[in-house]
Amino acid sequence: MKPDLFTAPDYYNIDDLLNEEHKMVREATRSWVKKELSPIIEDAAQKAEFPKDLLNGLAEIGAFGPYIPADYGGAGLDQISYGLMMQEIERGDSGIRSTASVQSSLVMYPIFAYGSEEQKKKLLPKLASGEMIGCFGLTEPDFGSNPGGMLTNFKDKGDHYLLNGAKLWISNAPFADIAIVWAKNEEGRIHGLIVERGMEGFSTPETHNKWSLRASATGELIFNDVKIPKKNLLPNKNGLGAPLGCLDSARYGIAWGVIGAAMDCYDTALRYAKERIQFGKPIAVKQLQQKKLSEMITEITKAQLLAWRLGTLKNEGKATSAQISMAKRNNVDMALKIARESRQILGAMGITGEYSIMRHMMNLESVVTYEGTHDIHLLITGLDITGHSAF
Ligand code: TGC
Ligand code: FAD
Repeated sequence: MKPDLFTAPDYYNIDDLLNEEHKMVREATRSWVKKELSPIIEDAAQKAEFPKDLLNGLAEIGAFGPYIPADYGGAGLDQISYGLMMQEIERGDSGIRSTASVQSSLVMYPIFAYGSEEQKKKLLPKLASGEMIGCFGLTEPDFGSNPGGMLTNFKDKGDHYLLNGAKLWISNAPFADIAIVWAKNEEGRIHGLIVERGMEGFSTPETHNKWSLRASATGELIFNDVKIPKKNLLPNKNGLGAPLGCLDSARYGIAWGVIGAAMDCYDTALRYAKERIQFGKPIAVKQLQQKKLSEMITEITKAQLLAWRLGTLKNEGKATSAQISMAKRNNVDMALKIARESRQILGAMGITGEYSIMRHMMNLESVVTYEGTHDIHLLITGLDITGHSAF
């Protein structure tokens, strides 16, 4: 792979909207990505291996629980810093950002927001330091966009619960130490349970042959009469709103993260267009290539402003789920289109692992589907503005 020469575009001086802490967090993450992630990521993706050696570094830069209070081992940062961190990590690779998103928003957040004090004290510091890795089980083979229909269930057996069912497409599942699993009780109410690796009847087979997110490990969670101690139930929220509340936080991170992937594609394509000579001139002088690049920087700028405004709303506790859906949908779509256009600017070179573009493009095909598909987020906006559910 070519050396990482990334220069971040900032066409509307969005840096002026950031404070010193935001810029410091962003620079620290950016330099970690250049030094540790960029040199190894292409090889990991080609081999379809999750680069476990990055886990310590991710913990050290504060990517596990950026907005979880320091009392519980988190970095205690605000939502803009969290977003910028996701942007920089996804600039390197969406799969590595996935690992950070899952750990922070889908494992640490539910423990922090819905867990008992004992669960928080026991688990959050270990998750923040990377000593323990988690995953989040909501999707099932027959219930993806419609998680409310889930079949995974648990029964009260007096001194413990008995868990049965299966989850599919679970990021980090093959190596996670714990899983936050969403399951129905005997009344059909959804609750979160902490399932630990090693519990009898619990297995996590890996899903192979993915063409997307190859540097992220994906798998199943299978529960066959798993005995769950009662203290492993998250006590402070139940119903479908509980897992969906975690998704709000992860979707917000994705709205920022994909800007990083788009920036990397744009920056690579711009540099290539200035250097690549055809018909005696750099292809950057051609109007068709300028159209592509101009539209890209316009879309990146709009996405940056959307993410920044959403971040300020989130910091004030005012961001709605529907606003988060709009930003996730718009920004992922923007990044995917930019990846496809950038790939064309590089011609044949664009399909090789010498450049990051094809990897970003393939990764984004998962990002547009997970955490709510492109269609589902459109229907969430539709419901919000019309008051009618079209699911
Ligand atoms: P609906 O009746 O609308 O809602 C049920 C209850 O939930 C509440 N609610 C929310 N609460 C918090 N945040 C949100 N975003 C919420 N959306 C809804 C709602 O108020 C209601 O509460 P209550 O108290 O009245 O019961 O539910 P529905 O069954 O009609 O479904 C709505 C729909 C389709 C929007 C929802 O199910 C959905 O978002 N589907 C998409 C599924 C999804 O996003 N799955 C993601 C799985 S995790 C993942 O992909 C991780 S990828 C990780 C990585 O690698 O980065
Ligand atoms: P389906 O729900 O079957 O949808 C198929 C198509 O139908 C889509 O185009 C969808 O938009 C459309 N559709 C569905 N319903 C409607 C409707 N009402 N109206 C119109 N169109 C509709 N899940 C987890 O729980 N944890 C994880 O860690 C996790 N990680 C993932 C990692 C990867 C790499 C991938 C690919 C997925 C992951 N997922 C995870 C699962 C992900 O959230 C689901 O794939 C996603 O929610 C969509 O579900 P589905 O694939 O079953 O598609």
